[in-house]
Amino acid sequence: MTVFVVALLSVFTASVLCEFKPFDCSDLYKSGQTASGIYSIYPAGDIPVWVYCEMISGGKDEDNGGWTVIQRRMDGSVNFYQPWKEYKTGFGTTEGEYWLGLENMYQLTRNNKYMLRVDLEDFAGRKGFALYSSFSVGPEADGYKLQVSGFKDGGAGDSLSRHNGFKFSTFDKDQDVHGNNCAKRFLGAFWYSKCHSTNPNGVYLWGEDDTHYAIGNVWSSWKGYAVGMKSISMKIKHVS
Ligand SMILES: [Ca+2]
Repeated sequence: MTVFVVALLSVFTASVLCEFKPFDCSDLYKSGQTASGIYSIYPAGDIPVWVYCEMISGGKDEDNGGWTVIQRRMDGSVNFYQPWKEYKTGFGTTEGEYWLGLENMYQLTRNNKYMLRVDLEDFAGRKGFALYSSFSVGPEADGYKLQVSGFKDGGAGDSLSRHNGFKFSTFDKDQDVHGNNCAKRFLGAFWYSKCHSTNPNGVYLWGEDDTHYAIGNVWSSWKGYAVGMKSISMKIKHVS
């Protein structure tokens, strides 16, 4: 009898484990995964998406784990000057630099409330961040429009709120409100307006370079337009 119950329990446990399709890193964190690393999530049904989860745990609620990394630069190893189809579906390497993809961001945030954290580090090792209590990406039919609000300073100032409400643009799909093409002018891809106060997907500049105004992966409210970040990463977390 005991053997039978144990067998039944293990079948049950196995089937539960197989059925577990985490929607995002918050789901994984709540299920007991507390180590940062690469996981598969399921933001749109049965298709797994590989993603880096930051599971760092701190005291305050916004510092607790379960962050789904949607964008990450750290060593200049990946070319971020990519066309629309790459920004739509995602590119790069999950263990290093990558862009999760606008469609995945839309699927994650379409029916759920998310906060956003942007972590920054310069080449002198100084760190700062910016927190936004609300973040979502609209559908492709509406240009994957950015919604971001509720800024809270982590020492880097606010360079993103001015991008709220703008469509996403790449060099081959100009949806910005500038007469020219912001993606071509500033060698990146972003929710450009006229054009930007931050350019996270711009050129990896390896620090300060006054000769290349605003083309780097800059965060202007912290270091101006001539200082490229050593690392910049954008991550979102489900707000319950
Ligand atoms: Ca334009």
